[in-house]
Amino acid sequence: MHRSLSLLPALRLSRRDRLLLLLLACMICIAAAALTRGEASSPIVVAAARCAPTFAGAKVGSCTLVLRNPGRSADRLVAIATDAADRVEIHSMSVADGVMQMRRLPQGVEIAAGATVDFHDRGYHLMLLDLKEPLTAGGSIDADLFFERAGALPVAFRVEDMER
Ligand SMILES: [Cu+2]
Repeated sequence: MHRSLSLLPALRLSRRDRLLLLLLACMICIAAAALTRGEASSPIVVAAARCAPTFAGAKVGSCTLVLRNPGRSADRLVAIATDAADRVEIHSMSVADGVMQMRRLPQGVEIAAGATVDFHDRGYHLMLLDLKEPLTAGGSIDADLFFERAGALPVAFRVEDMER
């Protein structure tokens, strides 16, 4: 019945011990904050970002890229913005009954922890709508990719033939 009371003397710490405990708590807080920050900015690695050249007067363009997530948490590409076009959609392409179909992926594209998503292999592409000017081979366009966790990531897309 006096069990809980008997614990009390053990908690009666000297001033020096309390100070040490406080210091330890602070260090844990700082370490935790650093870890959390590392997690939040967990980078997504972008490779092979390129767009197909378009003909003069074309209003839409198509780009692909490879996204790698070296972090420990899944992330998701949710939006893309570029000065080169009015808006950008994430599309999936498939062939049904011999007819090629494009479908917008409203949820974006998930990149699991440790995974690599190759848009080309998945049949995904970024669709540039209402191009401001044609995409010329040899040029490049700047865009910002927006991820649920990693936030904004600037990427330069090379404009080149995408046959491979
Ligand atoms: Cu499309």
